[in-house]
Amino acid sequence: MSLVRPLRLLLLGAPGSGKGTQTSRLLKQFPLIQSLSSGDILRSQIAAGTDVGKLASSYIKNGQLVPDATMVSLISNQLEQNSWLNKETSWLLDGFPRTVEQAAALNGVLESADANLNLVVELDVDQKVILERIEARWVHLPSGRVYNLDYNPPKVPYKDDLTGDPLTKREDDTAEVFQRRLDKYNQEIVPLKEFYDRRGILSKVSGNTSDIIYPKLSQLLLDEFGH
Ligand code: G5P
Ligand code: MG
Repeated sequence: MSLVRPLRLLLLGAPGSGKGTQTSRLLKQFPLIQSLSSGDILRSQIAAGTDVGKLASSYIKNGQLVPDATMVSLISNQLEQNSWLNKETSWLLDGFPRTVEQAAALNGVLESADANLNLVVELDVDQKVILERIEARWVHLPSGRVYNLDYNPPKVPYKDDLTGDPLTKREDDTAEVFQRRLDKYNQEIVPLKEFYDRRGILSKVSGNTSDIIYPKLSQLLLDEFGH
């Protein structure tokens, strides 16, 4: 089964809940979907040493959110460049919007292109199980590919499966910074969910592993957008 109408999806979920993991699985099953992760974009700006990267770095390493105005202009530019404002394109967002201010700004941009979000899914994972995952996470920064030494280890230890490049740790994946990220998430998520609930597009999938969540997520997409 495939999708028969354009999907414009936002994945919500706590740090480490598996947004990146679910995104890679969805892209495998539905190759026409394009994806954009705000965290990956920020990390590539940091690696490239841009002004946005320099500004973002201090917020990210302290577990704080990058200011709304910076995020809105960064992501709006990406949407335009990737022709996401064409309403036939299917895409998913991971990590943006994260505040009601960002959601309202995105809403304005998408509405004027008649290509607004048509599904928002919260990945609901018990926050007690997340910290261990983060401590065992290794990433390939240039591609955003994510590994976990226990759950989905790379084929060769500490090397990216596709390029063979060495894997690295994210600087915000320490226990202390992670707790701050989680606290910030718990503070922002309530009004953000209300914003989308009022628009009638909010769903939730629950489960304490990505293997439990993925089939539910995939079925939800097929039920609403497939045939
Ligand atoms: P990010 O990059 O958006 P977070 O904090 O939202 O970061 P994160 O940490 O990237 O989210 P995730 O994508 O939800 O988590 O999770 P993941 O990487 O797929 O999975 C986590 C780990 O668990 C991996 O190692 C994976 O292999 C493993 N795993 C997955 N499933 C399972 C399972 O079932 N079992 C086990 N054992 N392991 C599993 O944002 C980073 C920072 O950028 C800034 C902020 O400073 C933010 O803190 N930022 C923004 N600031 C303002 N506004 C925005 N919109 C911003 N976006 C980013
Ligand atoms: Mg991620």
